Amino acid sequence: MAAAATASSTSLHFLHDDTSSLLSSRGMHHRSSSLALLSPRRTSSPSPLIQFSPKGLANPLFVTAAEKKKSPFQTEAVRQLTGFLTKAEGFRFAIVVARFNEIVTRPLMEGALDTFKKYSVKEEDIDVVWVPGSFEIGLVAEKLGKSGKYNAILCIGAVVRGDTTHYDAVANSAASGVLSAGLNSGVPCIFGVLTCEDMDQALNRAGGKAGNKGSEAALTAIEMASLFEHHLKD
Ligand code: INI
Repeated sequence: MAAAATASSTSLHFLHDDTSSLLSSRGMHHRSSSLALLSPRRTSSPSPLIQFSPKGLANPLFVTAAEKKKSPFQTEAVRQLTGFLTKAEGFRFAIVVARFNEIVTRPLMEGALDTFKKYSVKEEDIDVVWVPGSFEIGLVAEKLGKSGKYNAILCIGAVVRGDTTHYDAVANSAASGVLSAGLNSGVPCIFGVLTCEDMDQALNRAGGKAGNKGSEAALTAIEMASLFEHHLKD
């Protein structure tokens, strides 16, 4: 397995603004400092979670006292394990990307690479593997996962509905293929395969109006790699 990402009980959590809103839109409000969980000995007071919001925007990691009070579920003794979206230097990733609909999949891949770069993943720690279509992704992802070389496998494809039922077959196979790859290899395999009604919708999600789903998938890959590295190691 690749080298561990750096994490310590004094880690500085830095989130880019775009990441903050992304987390927020996913409902990923880190309500407890998971830093304390890194240590097998649990302390009564969690380590401070240092905040940095360059533009003073609402940071999803920041929970006000009023907000805390609102929840009837204040269960401080419950261990809550989470991956970190801090710098992911040292993690190794593979991106399996389908050549079919390359006009969509290439910008998705570039979005993913850009996000990995922002989070300090080194270029030499990323391998990109091209496959003919989304149908082929699962098999390759599983093989890469089982190689033991990667912390997570990011799967990228674009299935666009046509006139035939082929769409459903490819979309379902891609989804179950990626799922199986993760389950069979024990390595997080992230589903970055777009399933769209038409090409417009696909392009919008590949860096257009609806953002770049490849970038989002890369964040998921980092979080899952971190979760496994820090909390779910055999
Ligand atoms: N592959 C895709 O990635 N997207 C599609 O939209 C698509 N459609 O619609 O046909 C597609 N087909 C190819 C498929 O993934 C396999 O490569 C092919 O069936 C050979 O196994």
